[in-house]
Amino acid sequence: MQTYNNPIISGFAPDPSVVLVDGTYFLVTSSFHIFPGIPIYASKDLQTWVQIGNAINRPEQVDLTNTITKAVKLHGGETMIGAGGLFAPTIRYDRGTFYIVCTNVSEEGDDFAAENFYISTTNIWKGDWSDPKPLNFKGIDPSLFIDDDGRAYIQGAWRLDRTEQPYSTIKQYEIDLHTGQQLSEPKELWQGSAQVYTEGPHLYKKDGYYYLLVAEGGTFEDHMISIARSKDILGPYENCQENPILTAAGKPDELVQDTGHGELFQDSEGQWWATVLGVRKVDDRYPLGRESFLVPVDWPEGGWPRMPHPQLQFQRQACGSRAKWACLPQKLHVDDCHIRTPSMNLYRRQSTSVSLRPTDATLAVPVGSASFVGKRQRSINDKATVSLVLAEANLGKPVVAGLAVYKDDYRSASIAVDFGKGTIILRQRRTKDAAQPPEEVDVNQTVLSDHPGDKIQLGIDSCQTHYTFQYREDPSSPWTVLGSVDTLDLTCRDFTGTILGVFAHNTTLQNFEGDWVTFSHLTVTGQDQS
Ligand code: 6LW
Repeated sequence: MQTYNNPIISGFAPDPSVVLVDGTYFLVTSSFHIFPGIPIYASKDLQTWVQIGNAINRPEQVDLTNTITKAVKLHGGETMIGAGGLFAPTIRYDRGTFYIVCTNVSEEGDDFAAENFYISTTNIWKGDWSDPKPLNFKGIDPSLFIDDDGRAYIQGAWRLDRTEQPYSTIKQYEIDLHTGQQLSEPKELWQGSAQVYTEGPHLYKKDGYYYLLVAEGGTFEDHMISIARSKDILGPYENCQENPILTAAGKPDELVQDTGHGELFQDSEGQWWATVLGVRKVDDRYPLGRESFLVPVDWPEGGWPRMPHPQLQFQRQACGSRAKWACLPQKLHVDDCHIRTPSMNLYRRQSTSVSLRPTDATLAVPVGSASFVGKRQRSINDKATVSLVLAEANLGKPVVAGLAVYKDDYRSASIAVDFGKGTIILRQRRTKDAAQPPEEVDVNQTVLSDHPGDKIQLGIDSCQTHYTFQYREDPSSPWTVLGSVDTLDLTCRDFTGTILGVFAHNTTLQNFEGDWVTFSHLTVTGQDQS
C-alpha cells in the first residue's frame, strides 16, 4: 500500500482530464482567459506532477483578447462571476498522436458564444501543438472517444434553445480526425440523471458497454458526477441507479466540497482511478479556487464504478512505475501566466529578472491584456516576494508598478510603488456581491523614503483567511506590513483561481512611452505540507 496526497494539482486546476501513454500520465485542466492556455502536467506515479507545457502556447492558435468575465445568473437564482476562455479540455491519444478538444467561450449568459476546436501533436514533450480545427456544435465541454475499430466520436454538452433546465444535453457525432470533417448528424445520448447543467461528458468502453460519465448540478454546491451505459455507442443509455456516483451536496463535514467534473482512467496495472474537481472549503473560503483531486475507483466486471469522496490522504496499491519524478527539471517559465493574449514585446527576460513595459491597461480591464506576468498560487500558505528596481528614469513618472494577487478583472489586490507620487500603496478591487459592479479602494498607503535605495522588496503572504501585503526598502531589515485583505474578497461562485504576479501600469491616458520597469527574483513559494 502507498499513501496518496491530494490535491494532485493544487490551485486553479479545474476539470482535469487524463490519458496514460507508455507509463506516463498526462493531465490537462481549464485555463479560461489566461495565456498560455491549457497547462499540461505529467506524472509517472500519479503523485508527483510536473508541468511540461501548455497546449495553447502561440497567440495565433486562439485569440483570448476579447475574453470577457461577467456576472452570470445561475439556475438557482444566485449570481456567479463567469470567466470566458478555455473551458474543460479533454486529452486523448491514438496511434502516435495526442489530441486535445476544448471550448473557447467568448460570451456567457444570453449572449453565449462558444467555439469548439481540437488540436494535436505527435510530440507532447516538445509542445508543438497544431493550430485549432473547428468542431461544429453549439455548446461546451467537448470530449473525444476513439473506438476499437478506429472510428472517432465527439461528445459535448449541447446548449438547448430554452431557458428551462436541463439547459444542456449530451450529444455525439462521428468525426474524421485527419480532416476534421463531421461524419454524422449530432445525436442525443443522454440528458443526465439530475438533469441540471448536464456537462463534461466522457465516454469509455468496458466489458461490452459504453459508459457515459457526466458532470451535473453546476460547478458549485450541487455539483456531482453521474453515469449511464449502453451496449450501443449510439444508445439508448441506461441511468445508473446509484447516481450521483460522487457529490459533496449534503455532506457539510467533508473538507473537499463542490466535487464533480471527473475523468475515469486505468493505471498501468489495470487499477481504475478518477480525477475530479473539488475545492478545499473552510468557512466559505477556498482561496485557491477549483483544484484536481485523485480518487481510487472500484469498478467490478459488468458493474458500475464506485468512488469514495476525495480525501487529503488515502491508501492504495502503488501504481505504475514507482519512480519518483521530483528531479524532472521544470522548463523555464512554463508556468508563467498572462492575462488574456499578451503582446510579448511588453516583456523582456533576463536570467533572474523580468522587465515590463507600463501600459494604460490595468488589472481591471475587461478585454485586452495588462502588462502582467505571474504564477498560479499553488499553496494556501504561500509567500510571494519580488524586488522592484527604483530606476532614476521612472521616479516622478506616471507609473504604478508592483506585486498583485489577481483573480479576474473584478477582483485583485496589490502592493505597488506609485512612481509619480512617491508612495507605496495597497489597492484592492473587489465586489461584495457578484451582481454589483466592482469597486476599487486604496486600503492603505505610505510615503517612499526621501532617498530610496536602488530597489524595494514587495511581499504577499497568504493563508486560508488573509493576504498580507508588506515591503522593505532595505533587504536586511524586517518587513513592514502595509495591510491585509480577506481571502473571501477573492472567492465567490467563480471558475478560476488566484495568480501572484508583477505588473506595470502607466496612469496617464495618453500613450506615454514609459521606461521599462524591472523586477528581480520573483519567487512564489508554497509552504503547504502536501
Ligand atoms: C466547465 C463545466 C464545469 O465547462 O465548469 O465543473 C465549467 N464543470 O463542465 C468551467 O470549468
